[in-house]
Parts: sequence; structure tokens; C-alpha cells
Amino acid sequence: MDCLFCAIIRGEIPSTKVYEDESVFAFRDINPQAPTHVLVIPKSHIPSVDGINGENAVEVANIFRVIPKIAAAEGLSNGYRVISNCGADACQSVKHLHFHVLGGAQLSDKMA
Ligand code: DGP
Repeated sequence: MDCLFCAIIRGEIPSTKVYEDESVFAFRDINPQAPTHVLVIPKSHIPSVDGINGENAVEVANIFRVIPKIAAAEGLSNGYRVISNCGADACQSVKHLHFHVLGGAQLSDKMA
């Protein structure tokens, strides 16, 4: 399957990894939008939030167990934002489910 993030998980494309376990992978965004910008992804290929279902919900839930650990390790004690773009109107550019974790500065009060 020709998926950029699957290739990153396999190590075929280099990335700056910040976390990995049996079902979750996290790495620094190549185009950071905040001082800390980490992408947290499932190792399974789920195309977007629209692809979350009863069969992969545990894997997705694990992402949300990991995000606070990553935030703490990154020193985001003053808060952070979690975003997932889904589909064209949201400008999703990589069709592998990912959660942006943004922090390290005061973020905009506007989300769109
Ligand atoms: P989105 O627009 O929500 O689909 O976010 C995709 C993000 O992926 C975007 O912020 C840039 C990031 N990205 C794209 N290609 C690469 C890459 O090759 N390496 C890394 N580390 N990040 C990438």
C-alpha cells in the first residue's frame, strides 16, 4: 500500500520518533505549526477519523492513552491542542489517521 505514514512506521522514510509501542507511533511533524508539533498515529492503516469503527476502536483509544504521556514528556504542562483533520474540507493531506499534538506556546483561540 502506498501510504507515507505506513512507510514512516516501517522506517523506510526517516522520521524523528518520540514514542512507539505495539500499536501507536509518534513522530515530529516535518512542518511544525507550534514549538512542539507531534503526530500520533495508529500502526494500522486507518484512513481518517471516518475509518474508526468497532474493530479498531481499542487501537484508537490507545492513542488517547499515549497522548498525555507524550505531552508530559514534551513538557507541555501548560496545555496543548489535539487536532485530527478529516477529509477535504479539513485539508487532510495524508490519508492515514493522525492526531496533531500542538503546544509549547500560547495557541490561537481560533481553531479554523
Ligand atoms: P494533515 O494536513 O492533517 O493531513 O497533516 C499531515 C501532516 O503531515 C502535515 O502537518 C505535515 C506532515 N508530514 C507530511 N509529510 C511528512 C513527512 O514525510 N514526515 C513528517 N515527519 N511529517 C510529514
